[in-house]
Amino acid sequence: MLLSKFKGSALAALAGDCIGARYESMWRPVAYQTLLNLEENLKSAEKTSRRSLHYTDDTEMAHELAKSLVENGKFVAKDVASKFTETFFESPPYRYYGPHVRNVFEKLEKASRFSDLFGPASEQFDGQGSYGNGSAMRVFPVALFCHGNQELLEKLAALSAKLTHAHIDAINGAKLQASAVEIALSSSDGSISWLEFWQKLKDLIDKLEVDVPEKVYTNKLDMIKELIAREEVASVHEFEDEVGTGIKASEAVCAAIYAFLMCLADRQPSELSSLSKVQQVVFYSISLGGDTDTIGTMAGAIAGAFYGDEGLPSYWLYAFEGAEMARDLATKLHELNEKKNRDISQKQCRLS
Ligand code: F2R
Ligand code: MG
Ligand code: MG
Repeated sequence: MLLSKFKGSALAALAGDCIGARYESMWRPVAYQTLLNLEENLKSAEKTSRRSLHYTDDTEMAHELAKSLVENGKFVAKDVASKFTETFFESPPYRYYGPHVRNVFEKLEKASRFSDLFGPASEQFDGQGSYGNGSAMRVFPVALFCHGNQELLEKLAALSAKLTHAHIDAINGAKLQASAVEIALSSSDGSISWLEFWQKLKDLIDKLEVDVPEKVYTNKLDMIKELIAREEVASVHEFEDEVGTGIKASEAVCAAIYAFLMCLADRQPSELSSLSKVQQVVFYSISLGGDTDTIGTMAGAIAGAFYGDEGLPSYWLYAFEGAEMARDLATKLHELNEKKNRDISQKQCRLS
């Protein structure tokens, strides 16, 4: 079952990115019928084995992070930084990297030759660091690698984030997203209610934001709980106003969690009920609009880790660029996790 969850997380994250990327530039809610029509078109991929949908920076960076963890058997910041940077400069324009993250890669590659790994990110936005969702969008491999070791999960989620995103909201967003995947890996359908899942996330955020004045995640998680518990399902416009679906980590991560918890609470739109649970989460998250590839990939990573890959349609393996890579990396991370008997100690992590 655990291998199915690892593969489910990687494949559903890929699906969320590939499908969501089609709507990211529209920056508005996506009609359920539009998504159902797209799904119908994907079915032919199995016969034509045409990779009809490309992935974007979300998947590209997640796979580079996963490759580094698999190749080294531990987190090596310098290797992750160089993989991120080299891939960025080789990647085609349709990966659509974040508008400012290029500055970080240029400094890492040219100015410092990787001698100062965390400096370039800390200089972003006049020293504030980026609060973008780029550090959370790619973090699910850390959750798979650290499965069973929450302390190391939070440490590696922070380190992998700080290579490009130094703002506390981007770092906490990566920890929250990775922790949501870990809770999903450690539980299964019927073993945990949406409120129990939410409470685990809230307990984490209470700890992470104890010294953070704005408490942006605390407020957004409280709002999510209220919206899910409400009699009337909130409209996408109301969600957008109350929580947000934008490029900020605090918005996109909370939107992904909301979409997953709504489905876990069995409050997903009836229009999507013909789909598998994982597909419902991916499609519902994208229907919220905004940063659809990033919200979709993070919602998919959580849902796939929770439900496993059984519920995924076989044509998903043919429809998306990078599907074999996603499945192989998930399998290798599972082997790593098993081999270490889930005892990934703090000393496995090297900073240089
Ligand atoms: N780049 C995109 N989408 C562009 C539209 C593509 C569309 N598909 C099309 O067809 O046109 N998506 C990707 O970028 C997001 C992740 O970005 P990341 O890695 O966090 O980058 P960055 O530049 O660090 O942050 C993003 C923007 O947020 C604002 N910002 C961040 N920190 C700020 C701060 N401290 N002060 C002010 N503004 C801040 C800036 O505008 C940044 O550029 C994902 O959606 C991925 O899919
Ligand atoms: Mg993207
Ligand atoms: Mg995006």
